[in-house]
Formats: sequence, structure tokens, C-alpha cells
Amino acid sequence: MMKTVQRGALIVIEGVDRSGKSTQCKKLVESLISQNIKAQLMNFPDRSNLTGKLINEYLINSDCKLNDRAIHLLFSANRWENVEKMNTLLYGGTTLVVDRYSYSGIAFSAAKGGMDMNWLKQAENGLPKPDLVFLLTLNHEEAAKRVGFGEERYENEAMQKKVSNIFSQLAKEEDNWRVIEASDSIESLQAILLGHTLDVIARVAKQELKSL
Ligand code: DGP
Ligand code: NA
Ligand code: NA
Repeated sequence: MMKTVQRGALIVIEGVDRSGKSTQCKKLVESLISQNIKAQLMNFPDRSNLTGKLINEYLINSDCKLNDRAIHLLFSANRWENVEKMNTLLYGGTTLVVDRYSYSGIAFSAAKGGMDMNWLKQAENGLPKPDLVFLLTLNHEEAAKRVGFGEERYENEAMQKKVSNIFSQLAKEEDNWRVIEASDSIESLQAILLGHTLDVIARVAKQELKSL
């Protein structure tokens, strides 16, 4: 007899720093669990593993010098370190809500310049492909007002504006993306995200995961 796949959905939230991704990810997981849907939060970069510790040092210490391609590959390796865990959870029926993914990898590296887009995407090829990507958009002035902005390496206006433009470009090229204006209240944003997420969970339950 054929085994029926009943997998969870891979949901990613992307956006510039301080756009509210982490809050929305957390709330989305809580909302799903309260409806008896198996769900788990994942966060990239995952600062708890070996590559994550190096990445954390790079982000918090502006004196830390590291070649642009080397750090690009480290961020990518940090996602690869989690691939078995992701597949196990997804095929075990758990929906994953992921705070940043490969698209951050592409956007932040592309914003630095000097690296070919195809080269940047290559490191992500083969990772599980999201069933849905939310892009939270927020103008720089609002993001910069939010608590903690400016503490880490990339949190400056020039970088964030470039990243924001590259995300918008990716949203046009990639499928499964939803662009959401993030200046609304936490609750109204959450309602929109939850609605789309529930649709996708139902739609992909019996589909194979695709790869980037
Ligand atoms: P977060 O903890 O999600 O706020 O991410 C920390 C910072 O690292 C943030 O400025 C975004 C950036 N970042 C996230 N993923 C990647 C990546 O894959 N590559 C690069 N270069 N930067 C990333
Ligand atoms: Na950040
Ligand atoms: Na993250």
C-alpha cells in the first residue's frame, strides 16, 4: 500500500531588521498550536550551533574581519546544519515557522556587491523550498525607530535600504511569496499571516517538499 504523506508546511518570514518578523513568527506558532496544529519555530541564523557562534561573533563585533564569500558560505552552512532536523519535523507533520532563511542569505550578501547572484544562490540549492514566504515591508524611518536598531553589523540605513530593494526584487521573481506591509498593528498582521498559513498547510499536506 502507498504511504500517504501528511507533512507540515515550511513557512518563512523575511524582511529588513526590526520589521517585526520575530514577534509574528512567535505568535504564528502559538496561534497554530492553539488550533491543535503541530508547529515549531526556527530561527536563522541559528546562533546555538558551531557555525552560529562564528556568525554571532561576526555580527556583534565590528572589528571581526571576514571575507564576504566566507561569511556568505558560513550563513549557508548554518542552514545546512539544520536540514535533517527540518526534514524530520516536516515529514513528521510539524509545520515550521522560520525567522529568516536563504533569501536573507542572498539579499544581505548581494547588498554588499561584488558577488554574482547565481553564485550566491548556489550555496542554497538543495535546501528545502518554502511553501510560503512572507515578506514584511517597513520603511527605513519606522524600522530605525524600533528598539535595539543599530546594535549589529548590518543595521545601518544604506545596507537596510539595499536589502529591502533586493527582497522586493526576489518577491517578483520567486513563486509562493506574499508581500505584507508591516506598519499595521501586531494583531491585524497576525490575522493576515494566520489566514494564508492555514490555507497553505491544507494545500501542501499531501505534496512532496520541493528543493531550492
Ligand atoms: P537576525 O538574528 O534574524 O536578526 O539576523 C541577524 C542579522 O544577520 C540580520 O542583520 C540579518 C543578517 N542575516 C541573516 N541571515 C543572513 C545570511 O544568510 N547572510 C547574511 N550575510 N546575513 C544574514
Ligand atoms: Na537583527
Ligand atoms: Na532570524
